[in-house]
Amino acid sequence: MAKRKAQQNPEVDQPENDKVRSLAQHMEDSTGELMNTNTGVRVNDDQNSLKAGDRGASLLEDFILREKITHFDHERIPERVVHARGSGAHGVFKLYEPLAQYTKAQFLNDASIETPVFVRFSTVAGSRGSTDLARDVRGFAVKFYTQEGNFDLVGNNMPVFFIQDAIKFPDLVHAVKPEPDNEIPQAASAHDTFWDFISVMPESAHMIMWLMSDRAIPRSYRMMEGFGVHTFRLINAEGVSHFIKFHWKPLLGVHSVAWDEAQNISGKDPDFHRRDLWDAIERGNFPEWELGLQIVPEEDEFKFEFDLLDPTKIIPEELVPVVRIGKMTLNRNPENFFAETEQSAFHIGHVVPGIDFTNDPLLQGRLFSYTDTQLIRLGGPNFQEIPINRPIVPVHNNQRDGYMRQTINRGKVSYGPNSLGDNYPLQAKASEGGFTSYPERIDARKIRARSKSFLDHFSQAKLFFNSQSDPEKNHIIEAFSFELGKVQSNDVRRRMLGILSMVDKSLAAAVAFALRLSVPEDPELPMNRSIPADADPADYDPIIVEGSLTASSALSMANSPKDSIKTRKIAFLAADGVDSNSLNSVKTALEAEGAIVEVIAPRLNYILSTTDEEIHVHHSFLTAASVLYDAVYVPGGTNSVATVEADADAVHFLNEAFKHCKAIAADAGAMQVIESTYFARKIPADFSDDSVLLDGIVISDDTAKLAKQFITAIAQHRFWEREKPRKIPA
Ligand code: HDE
Repeated sequence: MAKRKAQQNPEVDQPENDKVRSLAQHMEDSTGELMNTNTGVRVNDDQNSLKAGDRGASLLEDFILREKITHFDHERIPERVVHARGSGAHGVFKLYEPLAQYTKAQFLNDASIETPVFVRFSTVAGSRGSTDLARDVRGFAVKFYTQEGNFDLVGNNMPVFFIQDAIKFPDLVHAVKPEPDNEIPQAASAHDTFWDFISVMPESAHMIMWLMSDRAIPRSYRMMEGFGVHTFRLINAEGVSHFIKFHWKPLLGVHSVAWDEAQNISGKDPDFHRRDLWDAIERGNFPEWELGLQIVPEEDEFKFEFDLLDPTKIIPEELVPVVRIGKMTLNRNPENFFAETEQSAFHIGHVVPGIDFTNDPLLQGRLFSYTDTQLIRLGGPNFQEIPINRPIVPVHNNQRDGYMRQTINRGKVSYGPNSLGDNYPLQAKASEGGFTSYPERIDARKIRARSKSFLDHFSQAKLFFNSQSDPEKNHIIEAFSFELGKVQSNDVRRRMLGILSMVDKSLAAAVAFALRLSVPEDPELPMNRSIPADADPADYDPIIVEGSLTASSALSMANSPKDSIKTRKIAFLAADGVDSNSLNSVKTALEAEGAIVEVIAPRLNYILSTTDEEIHVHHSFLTAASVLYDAVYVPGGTNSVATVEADADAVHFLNEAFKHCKAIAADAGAMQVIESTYFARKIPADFSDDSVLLDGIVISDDTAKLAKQFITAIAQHRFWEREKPRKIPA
């Protein structure tokens, strides 16, 4: 297979790896070929069916027509019941230092190996064709094709989950999916059934804080953290176990869009995240994450204020730091969406020697679900043979047959033990890499119950809220007000206010104000309807724990690194007569820092500058929108400025960018464009270069200075502080 050149940047190679090479043998390319049927017969006429006479009835005999239509009729498979909407990419994982002390997994022991990976990002609730920008959790599933078999890290972009026990997953999903009578709303949690369920499930309090935060509306898949959620185990060669939590830390930082912006993007470009990932890889801007571990020795299992097995809890980074152990780079787009992304089958139970499970009851249920779901979705037990799912190591066992079997197993023997085949395939000793389960001691009664150590539902919800910056807190309040505003039932709203009051009184009061309801004095206790029929409800009442930590800086996106404008998209609003120097010098400066500049003009194709230079126009105002960009610049040039100022779409573009708190720059010669915006009157009278970074608005006649300040402003991502006091209509 030839090395592939990126489409948008021919300088960039999209590298091969063992997995990509193994996929190559299944690829087909029709360039230069004649057409065949699926049985290999050359096709002479693929445009007209076989008929009795040129106007006359079609003939059943037409095997070419029948084959084509039949295949088409069967092109669709069931979408994933959750995480149906997703996008995938290939890449590699490289370890920094061997981790022999903690695990015998070979790919975590040899820093010279590049382990191929395939990653699929997803939303959860929406259908396959739904918008990328729904307020939702994002799936972050990574398949490592290791020399010891596939290891799947099937995580999310939030570190906790809604429920503590897998048996409630179908209820949760039924509640959040579109309502069953009219299938409304698509890809949205803002409806009665979801909030009804949450309002009687206090264990979800922590997760809904994350879901109502800006983490649920990422700027890009490339700017999200990932989390394994559950506590796992690492086992070393001596059989010693450590508890661990997996983290993915994006090198571009963690960033999100504004909720109003998310809703707009959903209309302007519902494929926003998919396109962003694809384009970044095509341009050679390969997304990178560091894999981090929080490591807890076995003997510290009960040292925490929460239960390590409870998937509604994080281990705050202040208590156990995240050690960065390696880097994942996504460097190649799939060749075929269906064959690779859609048919990829992830499973939390795909582990390799040295990685093992814990008794987290959510994790345990997932171990059943993922194979089961592939059986219906991919149509049978041979889904592991689909090219994207095959390990890069050969498979030898006595499993046979089934729908769509690909492997041709030779010989008479398909059982073990056997003597006719010398007992092959042999079981592997642990020393030969055979998987052995961690021999955890379990000595207990069979019982359906919840551990008391799982009943603190609020302390970490509080910790999360307290750790947010003021703008982030406002966004959470607005998100709850929006979502509960879409709910029809005041009972559900009141119960939710009760739950919120257990998290933070000011949060509950602010949401109650927006809903014009009052916060219940004494939240309905027991608020938990998720208890066994014969249980004493008091046994399930939430336990109120005052966590000893009041804030954790890793929980706020405000603390994410803000030192780069790499891959940020900057819109230049210009028209004929644009000042070449004003446009080109700022463009060059931004591109030198890795940003992407696109020129937007009243009409497509090109504009002519003051020096008669033909400048390529990427979009007209008709096909562009400010929500698709990170920042805006208006270059000078008398005629250009006059045209842009007179264009209502251009002025709207700027107003909207301001409303969404983005960096805005203008050549001093384009001041009249700024003056025609709503925010002109919000610029302080004492505006000077020093106030520039406060508000992210840069205006200067010195383009070199302007570019420098603009770059610093774009790197801030957003000026959320501007949002409330300087709100404008847009
Ligand atoms: Fe999943 N989940 N899940 N989930 N999940 C699926 O498997 C399930 C949970 C996650 O890109 C399904 O192949 C149960 C937590 C991701 O293909 C299904 C429970 C976390 C993906 C399933 C959970 C996840 C899935 C649907 C509760 C974060 C997409 C299609 C016990 C740690 C993977 C499929 C991809 C997909 C079941 C909870 C992450 C039905 C029963 C917690 C990223 O098997």
